[in-house]
Amino acid sequence: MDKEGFKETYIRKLQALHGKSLEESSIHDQYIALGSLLRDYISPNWIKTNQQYKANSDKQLYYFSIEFLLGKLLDMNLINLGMKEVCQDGLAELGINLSVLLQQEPDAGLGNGGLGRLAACFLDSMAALSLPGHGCGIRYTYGLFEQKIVKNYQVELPDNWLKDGYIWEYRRTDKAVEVSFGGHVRSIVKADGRVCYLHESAEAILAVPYDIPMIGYQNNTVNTLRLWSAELAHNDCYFTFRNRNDFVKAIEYKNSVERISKYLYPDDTHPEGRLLRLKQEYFFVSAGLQSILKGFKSANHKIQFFSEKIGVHINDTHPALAVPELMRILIDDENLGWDEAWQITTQTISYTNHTVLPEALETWPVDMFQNLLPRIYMIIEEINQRFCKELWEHYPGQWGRIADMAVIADGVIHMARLAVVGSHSVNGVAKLHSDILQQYLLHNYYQYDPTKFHNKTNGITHRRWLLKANPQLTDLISNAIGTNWIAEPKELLLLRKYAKDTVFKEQLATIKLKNKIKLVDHIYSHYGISVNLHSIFDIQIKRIHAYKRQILNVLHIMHLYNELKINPQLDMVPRTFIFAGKAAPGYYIAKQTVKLINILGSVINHDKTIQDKLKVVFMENYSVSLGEMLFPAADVSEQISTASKEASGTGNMKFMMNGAITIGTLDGANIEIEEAVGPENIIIFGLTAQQALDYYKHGGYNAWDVYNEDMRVKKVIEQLVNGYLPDEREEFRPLYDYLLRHNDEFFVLKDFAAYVDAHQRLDHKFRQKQHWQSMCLENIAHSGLFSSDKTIREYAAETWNLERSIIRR
Ligand code: NBG
Repeated sequence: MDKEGFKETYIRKLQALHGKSLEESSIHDQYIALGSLLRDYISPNWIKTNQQYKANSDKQLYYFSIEFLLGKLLDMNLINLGMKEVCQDGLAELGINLSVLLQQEPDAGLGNGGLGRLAACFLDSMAALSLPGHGCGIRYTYGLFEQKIVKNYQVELPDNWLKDGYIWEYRRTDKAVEVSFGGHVRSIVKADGRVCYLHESAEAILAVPYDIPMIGYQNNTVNTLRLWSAELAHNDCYFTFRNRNDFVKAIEYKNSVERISKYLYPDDTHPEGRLLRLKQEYFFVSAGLQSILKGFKSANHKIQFFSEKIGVHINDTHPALAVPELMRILIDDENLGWDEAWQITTQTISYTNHTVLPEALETWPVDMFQNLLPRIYMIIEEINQRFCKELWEHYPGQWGRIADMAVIADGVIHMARLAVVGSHSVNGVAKLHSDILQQYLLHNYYQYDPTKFHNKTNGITHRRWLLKANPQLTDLISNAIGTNWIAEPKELLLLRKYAKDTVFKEQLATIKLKNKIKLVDHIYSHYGISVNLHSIFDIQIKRIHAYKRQILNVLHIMHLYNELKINPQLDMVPRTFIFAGKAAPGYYIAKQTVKLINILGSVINHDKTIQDKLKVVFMENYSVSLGEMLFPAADVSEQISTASKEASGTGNMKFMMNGAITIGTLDGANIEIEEAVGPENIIIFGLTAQQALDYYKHGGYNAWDVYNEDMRVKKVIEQLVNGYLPDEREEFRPLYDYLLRHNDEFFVLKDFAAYVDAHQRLDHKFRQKQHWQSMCLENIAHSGLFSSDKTIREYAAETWNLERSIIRR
């Protein structure tokens, strides 16, 4: 489409949609018209992609995830379609500013953090690589809450992201399926002597899919993200109540059905064990698998070949019910025997673990589960029995080991165990994490079948996190090394030939400065805080969690501030510490941390005596879109989790790709970042994972020892409770207790000295401008290693056996 063609189509679209002229139209009208124009443009390729997959019988991969953190799609789609320039220029000639329209789109915040964003990056990469891979999840009416800071506290408001509709979704009523809950199971013996199971008196809920096109980068591929919404089924009790004029009951019932897809759980590490969560998990897994089966059968494939044509990947354990649900379908609906069904199921399903935090490993009480999903429970029981029998033959007499590996034990169903037993491949998300899975968390399974276990280090899509988020850096890179790196991000390594080129590095620095200016303006207009543009922008953005140790960052800031108060002339490069991140509403310590950051900010930012050397900014409502502004503006990336706890991290990769220097522990993918850039281009501190694990083995360390020995620690810890902070005394007593009395589970005090020292090294390096710029360049150059394209290529080749299917125009 050329510019003139675009303008003409656009005006026609706008008029037809809204019955208004361009002059009469609102910004929202203009945005809807642009979205709608793109929908028209995308449709033929979407149809073609699906037709080709079907005609070629290409194997399809379905990525099941309870979260997809998409962010905004309009700008990304324009880039992927290669239409951005035409569109921007065409609109400008019509007097419309594209960037204003882009702001109209809500962030699809259908996720909590890394896990959901990873799923979104993977969909982007699958489409870009012409791989037949699709997403399956839930269309939550409300995304993760909107965070506001009121009087320093986090307040949670509903994220009503769908209130003005969503231009990218296509409701597919014709593809709806029913999902059954409750009821009971009756077994009958058929004429041929086989036992079959009837699920009776169950409550059927309608699952309606909304499809979102996932557009490949300038390659004609359009894959599908299918999100399921819960609705009333036809002829269900809602109508019975209504017919009896019992409107209250009818409405109550309707709400109970719709609730299933209404809210995203705000807690990403601590499932509350609530029935609704379990309902959600079964709901989307069952709907997803049923619709996959329908598609498979409509292509006239024999069920025996299912796993050759279909792969189902489960993103963490939330979709682990895919294992028994696929068994149910194959046995009850397709009449296969157990062994054959099991063979197909395990060959179809693969599983990624995303955490070793014990509180995040899902379990469901048997009673509750059995009532809600009686047939599925029977199947899990049989999986468990057969698996334990197998183990018994392998490890006769080793009861302890067998109990540790059983899917059902101590009255609960262990979802991670179900996922491991029911899939052909299990992986962690960074080398260290995969090792920890193999040596600790899943050690018994690893010993039993080591061939199942793999590592797949996470990645991020450079199309969003560089092309979209940092267009100026993108241009600079392309001018220097050509554009081939966009298809092959590892070619970013070619940038290294500029390592000694001062002009190039100066250009890099100028772009960083421009991105910092944008952020400074944003901070000033939103929070009234004026930030020193030439200070080090030191950023920690992620969910607030004890193991991520925002508190370590805070204690260090308090320490710096103490130093400055003693000596306002202190020789330090001015610093701006920026935080963003949501705390789960019921996570007390996390919410206290948010409050502490904000209070500290209000003290420090108003203190004239320290001459602008220190600023602390907490930015509200962290989201993909906010991240797109922050990563490009960062000088320093804080990745300071307790070693062994952060499975991978992906924010670390986004910072690196945008030329920020990591200060971090040897945890998750930080280790691989260090391997890539070399120890001189990253600042590492603190306990290693092995040291942390050894401490854990022996009951931790004594936080009081550090407190008593390090006066800096003593001072900042006391400042939490001695009235030093301008708030009611005792406000931060729980944090104080948490660190000292509960003996600092995450080694905050233990790592404090090393962290202070690391920051001094950082300060020192930043002063050597040339050196610092070289470090930035090295980080960008090696970031191609962390492109999700690489990760997805590995999954496709080693786990999914998935081949490219190039869509021609
Ligand atoms: C998170 C880990 C991160 C990791 C992402 C994506 C969960 C359960 N886990 O370290 O904490 O980067 O998953 O793999 O959200």
